[in-house]
Amino acid sequence: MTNPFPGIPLVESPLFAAQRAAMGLTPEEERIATDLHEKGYAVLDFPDPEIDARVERIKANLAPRYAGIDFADPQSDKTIGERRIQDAWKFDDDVRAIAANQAMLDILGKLYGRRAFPFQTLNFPVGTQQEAHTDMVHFSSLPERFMCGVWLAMEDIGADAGPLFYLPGSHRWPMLNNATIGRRGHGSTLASAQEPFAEGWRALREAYGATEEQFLARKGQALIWAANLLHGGTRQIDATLTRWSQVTHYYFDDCIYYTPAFSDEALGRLDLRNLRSISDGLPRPNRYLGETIARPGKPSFAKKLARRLLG
Ligand SMILES: O=C(O)CCC(=O)C(=O)O
Ligand SMILES: [Fe+2]
Repeated sequence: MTNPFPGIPLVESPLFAAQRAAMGLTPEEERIATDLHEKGYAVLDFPDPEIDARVERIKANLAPRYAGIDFADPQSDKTIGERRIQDAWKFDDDVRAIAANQAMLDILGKLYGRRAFPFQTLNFPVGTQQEAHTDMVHFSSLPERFMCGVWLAMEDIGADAGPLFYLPGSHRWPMLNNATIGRRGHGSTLASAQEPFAEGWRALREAYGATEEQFLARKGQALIWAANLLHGGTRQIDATLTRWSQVTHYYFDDCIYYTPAFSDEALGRLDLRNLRSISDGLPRPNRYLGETIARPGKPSFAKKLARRLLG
């Protein structure tokens, strides 16, 4: 059966049930695909036999870099000070190995129907205590939804440690962008890209009434979330606990990659990303149906000059 929707990730497609058999999935991958399709997330054991040793090396390497947290004192408040390191893969080979794990890339490639590549890592020693949000306002693609997050538990995480939470099924709710909330985004400045959408997400939660679930993870378990799944960090009830985790964000080949919070799609004003893949270090230019896009919506230098000269 040919796929009439190559611009929709296989796992998010309305034809998923019919396409599933042709996706070349093992029984375990089929379970993951079905969970992701139906609930917007899937839990799996991180596919790396070295994961425990890697995680311990990462903690030892990163701990001194979170200024203000005294990890040696079990009674100290761990939630003060620096709480996240972005792109530690640049200096930590284990963070990089997790982000670029080939088995994970293979699974994601099968699920989405395009080759996956990791482009950003975040390492947290404690809970993020973030309100429910989708990653889509930060990272979207054209065609849309070719983006996902993989969250890895770097220790056992209980209910008091501010576990990750999510709203099962919310990946099927309307996607919020500037057009839907009636805001102009291009050229705007924001302390947080999520802030303008918070009210909308709260309204959707109320309207759909979905129940929040927590990921009480074992060390070495991972959770894949779909681009439009609402998720966040619960309040960290016990501030003396750590909640070590790594998030890797992935995009897929042959898309335009941009930040919706700072874009007005209808006007062609896209806040494009200039990405490199963490796995091979090579650029992933913005592409649309096989064509490399320089800067859609951005006037060329010649045009700008002409405009200035002609008033
Ligand atoms: O770890 C968490 O609490 C949430 C992290 C998150 O939302 C993200 O990295 O996209
Ligand atoms: Fe997120």
